[in-house]
Amino acid sequence: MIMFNTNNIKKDFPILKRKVNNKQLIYLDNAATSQKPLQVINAVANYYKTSNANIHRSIHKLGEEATIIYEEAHKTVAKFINAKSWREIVFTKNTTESLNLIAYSLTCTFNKGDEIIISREEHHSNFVPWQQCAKIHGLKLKIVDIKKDGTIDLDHLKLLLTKKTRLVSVAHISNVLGTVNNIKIIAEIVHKNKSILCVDAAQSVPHMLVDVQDLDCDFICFSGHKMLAPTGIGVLYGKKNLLEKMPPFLFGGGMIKEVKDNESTWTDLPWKFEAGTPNIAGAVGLNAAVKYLQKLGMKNVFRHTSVLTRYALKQLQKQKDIVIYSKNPYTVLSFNIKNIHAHDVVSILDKEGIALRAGHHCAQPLIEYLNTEATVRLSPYIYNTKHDIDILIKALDKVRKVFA
Ligand code: C6P
Repeated sequence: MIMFNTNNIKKDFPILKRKVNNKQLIYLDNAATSQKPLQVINAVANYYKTSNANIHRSIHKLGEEATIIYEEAHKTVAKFINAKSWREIVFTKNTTESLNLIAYSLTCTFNKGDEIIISREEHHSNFVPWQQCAKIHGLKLKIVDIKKDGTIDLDHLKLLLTKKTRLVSVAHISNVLGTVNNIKIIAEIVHKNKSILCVDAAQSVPHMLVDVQDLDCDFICFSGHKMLAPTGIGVLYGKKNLLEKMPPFLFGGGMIKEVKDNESTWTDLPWKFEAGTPNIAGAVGLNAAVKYLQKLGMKNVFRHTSVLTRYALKQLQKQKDIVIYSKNPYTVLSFNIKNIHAHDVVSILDKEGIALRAGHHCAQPLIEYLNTEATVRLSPYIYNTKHDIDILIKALDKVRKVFA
């Protein structure tokens, strides 16, 4: 049962009124980035209209106001994911920067021969930083398999863990398959081995209730732009004791306590990891975005997107020429029409005003494992309806006609 009124939600998103190629826009590419509601657009515009100043530096009225708004965003996000303290919330540019921050900073503290485990279904952002840091520090990178249903193979994970495994970093939800990994169980397995668990939550935080204390993950990373906020603002959550021990990733203004000719000391969390002038307007937008989602209720959001994804799955399963890669999808679904390239499918759908993504979705090791070059991916969000899916399914006939 859908617990909110999609028609009312749509009214908050001006972009959804526009036409694309003379057709009403149907936006089903939310795993790439979501659209933004007026509440977020106005919050950012109002900040620039009334309170724009640098933070933590200027003690004039505008500077004080900007600092208060920026810090409020840390607190809103901390509450949203149930962090113990807002000091555990570091603002970054995006998930990619959050993961690079952890990779670069943490692996500096590892020893040659230590091991890191990632999975076969990771986005390049949770793959390449570990691969490259492993090269820099002489670490061993291991890759855990996924099962037929698209979830991480926990038996294989247990086999790969050794005394040398310092860290495991996995996706909460695959951006290609839309499968949800059981992070709570993975955390138990990883912690039993005394290793650290990092979770790429880029595709989960926008859609579901993520409680970091309940999941007991050590780090999670996500991007504002996939959850109604502007681009350029991301989050790194880390347990305080770990963040305190980690060296800074970027050096400069805003992150120091004291600077001498030959030595410097670092300021408190989270600012130790927020060097330079941050994306203040982005934080303002993220604050408004989280409040918007909280009003809807994350359980309702998850129910809505998973109902739509399941509906799309059912409709696609009825068609004989469709190959479906997602076996148990919740928020994202990947498929192909036999003998038609994914890019061709998406180009023709675009002519119908329907926006989907095609390609390797920045997950080449997974795409290779799926034995394909590219998939068509649909990813609904709070403003989509079953009607949108019906229009998409009908439009697939137009694709077939072009290639008949
Ligand atoms: N995936 C997609 O279309 P950034 O680009 O830093 O905001 O997010 C990176 C990222 C990391 N992990 C996962 C699971 C992701 O899905 C993404 C972003 C988009 O699938 C853009 S490639």
